[in-house]
Amino acid sequence: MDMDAFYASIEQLDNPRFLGKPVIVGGTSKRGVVSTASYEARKFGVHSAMPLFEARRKCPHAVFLPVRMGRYREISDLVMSILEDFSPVVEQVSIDEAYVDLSGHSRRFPNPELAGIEIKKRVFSATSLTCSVGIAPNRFLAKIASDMEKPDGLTVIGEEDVDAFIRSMPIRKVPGIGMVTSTTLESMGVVHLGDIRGIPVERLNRKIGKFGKRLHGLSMGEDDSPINPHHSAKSISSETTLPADTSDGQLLKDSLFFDAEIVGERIRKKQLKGYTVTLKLRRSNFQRITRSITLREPTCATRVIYETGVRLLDNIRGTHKYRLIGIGISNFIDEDKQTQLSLFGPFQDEVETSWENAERAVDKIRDRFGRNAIKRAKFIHKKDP
Ligand code: TTP
Ligand code: MG
Repeated sequence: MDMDAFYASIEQLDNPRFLGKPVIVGGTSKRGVVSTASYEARKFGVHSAMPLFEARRKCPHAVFLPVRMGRYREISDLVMSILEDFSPVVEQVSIDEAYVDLSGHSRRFPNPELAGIEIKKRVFSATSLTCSVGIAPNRFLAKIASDMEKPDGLTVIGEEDVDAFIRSMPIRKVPGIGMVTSTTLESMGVVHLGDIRGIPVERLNRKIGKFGKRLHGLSMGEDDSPINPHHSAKSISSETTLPADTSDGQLLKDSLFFDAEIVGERIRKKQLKGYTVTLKLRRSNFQRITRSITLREPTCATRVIYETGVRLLDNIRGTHKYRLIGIGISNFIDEDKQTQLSLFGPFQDEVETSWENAERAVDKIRDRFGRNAIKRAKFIHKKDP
C-alpha cells in the first residue's frame, strides 16, 4: 500500500481551496527541493527531488507550501494502524508505504482482491485520502503492482499472471535499477525483465555487480524476502537546507542540533535505540558527503546523536561552504531488548541513561504543552528570556 501524492494530498485535505489545483510541497525558500507534487502539478513535469526553482519555472501558478512533518506523521500513524487490523505482519518502509502479509489469512480473505478493496475503503473513510494497493505472490511484485495504476489504484498479479507480467516489464521500471544499470543491461540486449533469464548469473554479476544474482531470481518471479514487522524503520533522519551557504562552524552546529532533536524525539517515540550515527552534508557545489560512526552503545539521546554529529563534522569541515546539513541514526535494536551492559562500567552508563531520561521528560512536556514550552538554554535569546 502506498498513499497517493502523500504530503500534497494532506495539504489539499486541510485546505480544501487547494483541491484540484497544482500543489507543490517542499518548503518555500528558493533553495530547497520538491518533496512531492499533487497529480495536477505532475502534469507540468514537476516531481520529487526537483529543485524548487525549476518547479517554479515549470508550474509558476502552483501553490508552494512548506513541509509539515508532524501532520503527515499523524496521518501516517493512523493509516498504519488500519493496516494492522488486516494482518499482524505489517512492515512500514516509508512514511506512506507498507507491506502487509496476507498469507495465512486465506480464511478471512479468500479473495485477496477483496482485501485490497477493503483496505482502500478503510483508509479512505478514516482519512479522506486515496492510496494505491498492489497484491501479488511476493514482495517485489506487490511493490510494482502498487505503482501500476496510481493514483487510487488496485492491481492484482495472480500466480498465473506472473510470467506474462515479467516478460512485459520494462527493465528500467524495475525498482532498484537506476539509469546506469539499465543502460548497461540495455546494451546487453535486455529490454524487459524477462530477458534477464537468458543471461548466465556470472555474466550478470560481472556486468552489474552483486545485484545480478537477485535480479536473475526476480526475472524468474522468485523473491523470498519476508515481510518483517520489526524492520519498520531502517533509519531515522532529518536534514535542513540552510538559508544561505555557509562555512561557519557554529551555524552548522546549531542547524545540526535542531535536526538531532527531531531525530532523537522520533527514535524515542518508536522505543528504539540505534548504533550508527550518520552525518550528511552538501557543499555549495552540490557535492554530497556522508560520514558515519558506529557507537559502542546504542543510543536514543539527542545529546549523543548531536555530539557524534559534531565529531564527524569537525573531522571533515575544512573551509568549504555548505548548503545542507543533516543527521540520521540507523542500525536499531528494540529498547526493551537491550540487555548488554556498558563496556565503560556503571558510571558512563548512568550518565548516558540519565540524559535519555531527561530527554524523555522533555518529550512529555512538549507533547502536552507544545514545542516551545521547554528548550535548551543555549537557544534562549536575551530578548526572549
Ligand atoms: P512517494 O510515495 O514516493 O510519493 P507520493 O506519495 O507523494 O506520490 P505517489 O506515491 O502517488 O507517486 O513518497 C511519499 C512522501 O515522501 C511524499 O509525499 C513526500 C516524501 N518524499 C520526499 O520528501 N522526497 C522524495 O524525494 C520523495 C520521493 C518522497
Ligand atoms: Mg506515495
